[in-house]
Amino acid sequence: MAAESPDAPDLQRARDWLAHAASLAVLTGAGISAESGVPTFRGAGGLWKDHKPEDLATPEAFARDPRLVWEWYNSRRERLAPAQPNAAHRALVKLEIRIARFTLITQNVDGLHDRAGSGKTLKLHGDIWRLRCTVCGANWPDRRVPLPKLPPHCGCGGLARPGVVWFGEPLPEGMMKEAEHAVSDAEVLLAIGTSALVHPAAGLIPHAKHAGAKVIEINTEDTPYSGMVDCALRGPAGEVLPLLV
Ligand code: BJW
Ligand code: ZN
Repeated sequence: MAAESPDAPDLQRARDWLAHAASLAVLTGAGISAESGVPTFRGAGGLWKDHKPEDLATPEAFARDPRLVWEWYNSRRERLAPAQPNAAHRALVKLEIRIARFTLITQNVDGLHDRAGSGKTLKLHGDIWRLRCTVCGANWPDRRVPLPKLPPHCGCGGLARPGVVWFGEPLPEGMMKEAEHAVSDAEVLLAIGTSALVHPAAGLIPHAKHAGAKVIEINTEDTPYSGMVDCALRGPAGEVLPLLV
């Protein structure tokens, strides 16, 4: 169920927790970039409405038809290139400056946290602006839009793939451990704009709760964890988050 704006007492509680937290972990998902014009995955207007994940976001799909997969990623890069960080991305930069032990964990591949000025970010699902060689394993940044030739290749001649994590693939080595550690250490976890359906990332929410953190969810809709979080703030991240900072 969608709602317009959070209750004032909920906002006040969340504001107090953040004002007094010595450590904060933040988990973001596609919803934080929605107000930058970036489509989410699930729901009305989401990327999966017209495309089946198994046709485009799996290693099997890439092995079957690398050009088709690359055309989809190329078109997403074209749409992302002019997108600007929004007030929610910027509010997280302010929190990072204010809170000594701060960890930003994102499922997003869009690079908008970097462009807003966030420091180190644990990019659990990789980065759409990086490519990786399927033969020699080299990986490199490439912001060219459009890519001059699809599918792109590595200097070694091997086929290159998007530097993202597809279904059935492991997350970047050690990153989930680092995220779990940050969440265990956090007095507050902010979960922003994620449907919390994709694992292992979604598991960070109950992980934080069991480790004793106050969990604040910011989302336009309910998620599977809305009933267990300490404070569920309904509304667009770009409007709600600046009210907390
Ligand atoms: C707003 C808003 C606004 C809108 N303001 N809010 C346990 C149980 C079941 C399955 C599994 C499990 N563990 C693992 C699995 C399998 C699988 C999985 O989770 N499947 C489930 C979907 C069933 N997971 C994996 O395969 C992962 N790998 C893995 O587990 O490896 C194990 C392994 C170990 C060793 C060897 C081999 C394997 C990998 C997952 C990779 C996910 N990849 C994608 C694509 C990335 C590349 C790309 O961009 O193309 O990542 S899928 C897609 O979903 C993308 C996202 O990061 C991810 C999460 O989506 P997110 O961010 O939550 O977006 P949405 O669209 O779902 O939600 C948006 C939310 O925003 C909504 O709630 C809106 O309401 C809200 N919103 N506007 C605030 N303005
Ligand atoms: Zn190579």
